[in-house]
Amino acid sequence: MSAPAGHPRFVSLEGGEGAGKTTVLEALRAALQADGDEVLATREPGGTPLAEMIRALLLDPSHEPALPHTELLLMFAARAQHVGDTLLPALARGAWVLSDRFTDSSYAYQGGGRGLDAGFIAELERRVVGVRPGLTLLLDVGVAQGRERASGRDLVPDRIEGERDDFFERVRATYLGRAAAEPARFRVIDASQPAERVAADAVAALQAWRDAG
Ligand code: Z5A
Repeated sequence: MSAPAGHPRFVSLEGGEGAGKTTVLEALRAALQADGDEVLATREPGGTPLAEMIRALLLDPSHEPALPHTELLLMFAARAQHVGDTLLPALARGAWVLSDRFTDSSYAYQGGGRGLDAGFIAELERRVVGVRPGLTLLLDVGVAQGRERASGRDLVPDRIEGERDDFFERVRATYLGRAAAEPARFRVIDASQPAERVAADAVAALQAWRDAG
């Protein structure tokens, strides 16, 4: 069975820690709203009250670490709720959806980072998600640079931020591998640049993709 089809009004942002997704999301939202379109800006894990509760459980460093399959299944539990409750209804009424992370994060973190089987993740994607972004902007930055940015902001690292550099190197390699394998869906943005440059490149990539579609 093939991967779910990409939706033409669904855009995801991906990348490692400190890549600058939050800033870019606001720039993309502003660009789309300037054209008078409805935009739903959302995030994963999260995006609905129940999915945000699952997010809090996942990232809380105060309890015992989630085992890799527990983490994967909770990510997909949150995603199933997010997709059914919020994302698909927004697409159905013609809104743009901008999601800070989506299923590619599970391939990168639970597949690449934790070493779980990509075939199993693909099966979950087909059975409980059933939709892909039409465009995925991968904000790519070196692990050390991204971690330095994030550490300037976070007082206490969450559960996943507390992982070692080799984990984040595998995450980055998995993202870049997925982008190379799906050039029609992915655009890789150089996120080592100053924040305004990264945002401008992301908006230009969205506009070029929209104009071509
Ligand atoms: N996760 C998973 O494992 N599996 C899944 O399926 C999903 C998620 C969906 C929470 O996500 C965690 O969930 C995440 C992956 C995992 N764990 N990690 N690591 P998140 O998106 O909420 O967490 P995050 O990636 O750690 O967010 P982040 O560090 O906030 O990244 P960001 O949004 O890309 O960065 P930012 O907040 O825009 O910027 C971070 C700081 O850097 C901030 O102070 C900015 O002012 C600064 N910044 C940003 N861009 C620049 C530039 N260009 N220059 C200089 N400084 C900058």
